[in-house]
Amino acid sequence: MKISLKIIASLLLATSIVSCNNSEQKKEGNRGALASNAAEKVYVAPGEHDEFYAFISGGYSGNITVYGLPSGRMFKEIPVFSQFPTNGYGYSEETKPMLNTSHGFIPWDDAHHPDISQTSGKLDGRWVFINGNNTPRIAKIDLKTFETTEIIEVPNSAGNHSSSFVTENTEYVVAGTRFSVPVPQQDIPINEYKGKFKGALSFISVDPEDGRMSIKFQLMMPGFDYDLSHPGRGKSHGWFFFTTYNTEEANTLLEVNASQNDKDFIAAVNWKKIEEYVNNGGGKKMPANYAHNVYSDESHSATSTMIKEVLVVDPLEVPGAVFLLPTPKSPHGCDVDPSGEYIIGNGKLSADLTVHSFTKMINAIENKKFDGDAYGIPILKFEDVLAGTVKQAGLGPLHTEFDGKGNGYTTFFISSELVKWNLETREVIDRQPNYYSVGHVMIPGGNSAHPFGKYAVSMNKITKDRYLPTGPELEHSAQLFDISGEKMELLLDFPTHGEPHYAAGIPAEIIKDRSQKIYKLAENKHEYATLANGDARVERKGNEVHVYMTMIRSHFTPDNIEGIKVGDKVYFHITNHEQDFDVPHGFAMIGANNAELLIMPGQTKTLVWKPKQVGVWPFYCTDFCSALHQEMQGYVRVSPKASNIKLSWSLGED
Ligand code: RUQ
Ligand code: CUA
Repeated sequence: MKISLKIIASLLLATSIVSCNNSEQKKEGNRGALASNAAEKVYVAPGEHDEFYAFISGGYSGNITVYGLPSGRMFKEIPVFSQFPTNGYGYSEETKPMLNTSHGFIPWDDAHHPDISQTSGKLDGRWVFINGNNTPRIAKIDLKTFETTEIIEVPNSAGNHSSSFVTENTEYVVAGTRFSVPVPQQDIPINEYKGKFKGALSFISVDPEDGRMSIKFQLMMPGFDYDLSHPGRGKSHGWFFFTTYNTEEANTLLEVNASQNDKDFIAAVNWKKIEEYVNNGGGKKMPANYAHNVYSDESHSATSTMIKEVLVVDPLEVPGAVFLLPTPKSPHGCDVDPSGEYIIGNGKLSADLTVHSFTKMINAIENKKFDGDAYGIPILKFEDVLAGTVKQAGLGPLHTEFDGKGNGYTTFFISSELVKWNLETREVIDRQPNYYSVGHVMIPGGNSAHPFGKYAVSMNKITKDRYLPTGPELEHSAQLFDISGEKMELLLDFPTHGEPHYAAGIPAEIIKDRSQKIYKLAENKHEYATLANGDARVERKGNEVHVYMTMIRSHFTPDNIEGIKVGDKVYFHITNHEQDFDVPHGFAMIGANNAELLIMPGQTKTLVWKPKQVGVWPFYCTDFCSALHQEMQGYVRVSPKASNIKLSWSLGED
């Protein structure tokens, strides 16, 4: 193993010393002429717009945050897998079904890798997909509304990490299991792992019209850990590549036991071949139980359906569809260049970066040059598929992106740097330090045939001294590089929310004009919508009370309600009658055990309140909507359970 002295030296230094050095450099840099040049490049004047959107995963926040590039300004947090009290997602009756799973209601997940839909290998800006890692799910965000509109659970899976990457026409969004598990789940000793546990790679089809997701098939692979994946494109369209580790199939002390093999594999899956097999009736239906949750912009409501079976494919039944490419050493990222020729295995424990050739892989397959098999799946020879290696590029490679100009950009966690290298010559062109310990890097369109190679954003795991301290817990830090020249130039640091893993960037012009401004009231099909003020009312059904309420600057109708009793379950179904851009109203009820609602113009949302105490209790609008926002309030009179106060409400006519 050849490692340059420089790298060894930087490894030997404690992180704190490294960070001191780095701060010194930073202060120097800040004063120079270069810094003012950098400032100009990220300056977006007040009122002007950024050139790119960046959808950055929140990791353990469970959500996505939306930033502008090059400014690094945060525009929105889009709730996906986590309840979000800010707008009531996962608290309102309409959105609770979005978080339903086979394990019941789950208010959180670990969201890793967003990917934007594509047509013919180009970003089309229709949807962003993102995986839930912990309770395996894939979510879809509609880029008209920037809201999560669909979540599908992935059965037979655990730690849904090699996901959610899309094929070049968004035929599929892929979900590969990180942890192999018994399939179907069963009560067996853990040390029977080897041979008994399976790794499911799920291909989820996306309807080209409405984007509806459904699991087309699951490929039942050997019990490895499937870490990351990327689609083939161009000449390799029709294939999907997955990195594996723990091909040792250890079930304990993986830190040691899963690092025994000199090489693990990249699994190459010809999904077109399997699709054909499945379309001709291949595969086996097996019983399953997983949630499919869909949100409708018309009814402003989500439904959750439990699906009871899934189609499973044994790779041995489709000869010629799955091959294993030996790849050193516990590879993490699995990245495919814009031409589709190079498949890069980022071997975490290897000093060199492995670049496989798709053309060589096809040749080796055609010539049947195999080097044994794993559970019947042919293993190709390393030398036969290798295009070459990037030598001594750094330590701890994790992920690679591309600029569309023939270069790869690889992150190195241990040596904490971003390294630019040439795809053909595999020579290192430039390296820039990351502050500190970079995970992913994102170039807008980086997972497509047409990247926009102007900026790269590295997402770092350690923040330390980059910002004013905020106690022991710090937000993570991203760094923006100008990559338009030969050398990369650091332009900006900005804090990010949660723990960003991957991100997906897109030129703003592809989506900004389609961004929806309001929901049309006339098209509101919510079953409890109140479209005319005169229809505002309160109805009792046993101990359930339904309040049909409207809101417009600056009042609620009704604003006084009497005849509610302790023990009732009160549903406030509130319709926002505004039809202007950016006039939401909020709704908060004292003692409610959930959150507020933030209701967009033309939208209906429902909050449940269970009054527990006798009295007269106020509610109010939480969003400063007009000069008379403070007047936007009302009261509910709550009487004892046995009282016979009649239900009544004010319509505000007098
Ligand atoms: S994985 S670094 Cu999901 Cu690399 Cu985050
Ligand atoms: Cu409506 Cu404040």
